[in-house]
Amino acid sequence: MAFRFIHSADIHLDSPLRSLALRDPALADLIGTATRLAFVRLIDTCLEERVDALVLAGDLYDGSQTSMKTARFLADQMGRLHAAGICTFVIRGNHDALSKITPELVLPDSVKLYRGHAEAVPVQRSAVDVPIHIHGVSFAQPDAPESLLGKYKPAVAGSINIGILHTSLGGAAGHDRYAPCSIADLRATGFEYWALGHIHLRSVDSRADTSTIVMPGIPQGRDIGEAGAKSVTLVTIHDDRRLTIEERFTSVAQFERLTVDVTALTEWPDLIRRFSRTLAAARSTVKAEHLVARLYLTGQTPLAWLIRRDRDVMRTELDRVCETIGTCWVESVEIGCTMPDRGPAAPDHPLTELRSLIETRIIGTPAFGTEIAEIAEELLAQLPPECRKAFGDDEAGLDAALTALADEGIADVLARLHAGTEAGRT
Ligand SMILES: [Mn+2]
Repeated sequence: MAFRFIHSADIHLDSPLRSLALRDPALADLIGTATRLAFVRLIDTCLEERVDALVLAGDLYDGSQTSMKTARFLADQMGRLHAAGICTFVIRGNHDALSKITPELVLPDSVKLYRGHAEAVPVQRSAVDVPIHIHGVSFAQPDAPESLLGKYKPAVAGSINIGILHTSLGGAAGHDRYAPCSIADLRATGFEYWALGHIHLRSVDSRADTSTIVMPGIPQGRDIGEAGAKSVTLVTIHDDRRLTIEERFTSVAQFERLTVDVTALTEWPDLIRRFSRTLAAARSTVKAEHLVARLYLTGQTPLAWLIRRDRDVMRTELDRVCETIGTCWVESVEIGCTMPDRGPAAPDHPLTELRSLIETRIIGTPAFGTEIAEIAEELLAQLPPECRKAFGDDEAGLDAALTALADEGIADVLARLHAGTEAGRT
């Protein structure tokens, strides 16, 4: 009989909110519970597909703040699989290593949690079926600077070998280096399938006559940095030892960046209609239950000043548009649109002169640099720990973020001054 299993990783259950933009309590609530809802969906998928096993390649939890409630939830969900006769194979990831309660948690008998020594666990199958072994090892420390592949047992001859490994592979932006190894290293093991975890973006390396290597990605995005449809991987090992993979979508809320070209719009109601059309179109293509969009406004419009000055009014209008569409949210709006290249942009316009004064006499001076750095430091100290990377990961990132904020500030001040001289919205 064919052997079918769902492969997932990086569940990050009850991950704290990572975006400052989720100030809307209802949206914050949705994103706050989304990792759990997506995990329930993953379990539902296992049951609907009547798979033989679930394979989880690390980072079930989000770290040291994991509560007993989170662990209990996980055990309950695995209990649903246990009741259906579905086995679960789990290794721990770098985030799980930080959790203090996982070792104490009692899991159903059908859950195989690999410990610090490598094991090759045979899957219970009838004598006529192709034998299958599932290999795994959990590393106890949150840091693993060296490859863990050397710890694994060799491929069991005559068997289909599946390896579960938490690894940063050759390295990925935004992900800690953890148990690095290369695709070639993985292939050299002769295993038929490598069930990886750690990198939150899905990638598949599949060629004939060599290992199929899958990084399934996170099953539920947690902020705009994890945009797009998220899924788990359904693997089938056929009787002739052929292996096929399919994707099953799990996101409850899907983050998407939407560019809104506002070129040539001259009236405020036209702008709102443009928002409405863009969001409705995205809503109809996104399959997840909720769409969480970040809008990026681009193009040239005489409304650019108003958009900057009245962004609070625009937000209220956007919330109304979202309510009308339903299951649609705007988490933030980035304003990249500008005034047409005439009128106030003319060289002799007082605001053009003011902009050049701000740029030459203020921005870029050491005194301004010191002051803005002090403000940023004070603000960062007041933020919860998970938001402290809001201004980048290092000094260069901080400088770039502050420069961008200063540019935004100039545009905002000039917009208010300009709009103050106009008749206002029509
Ligand atoms: Mn990880």
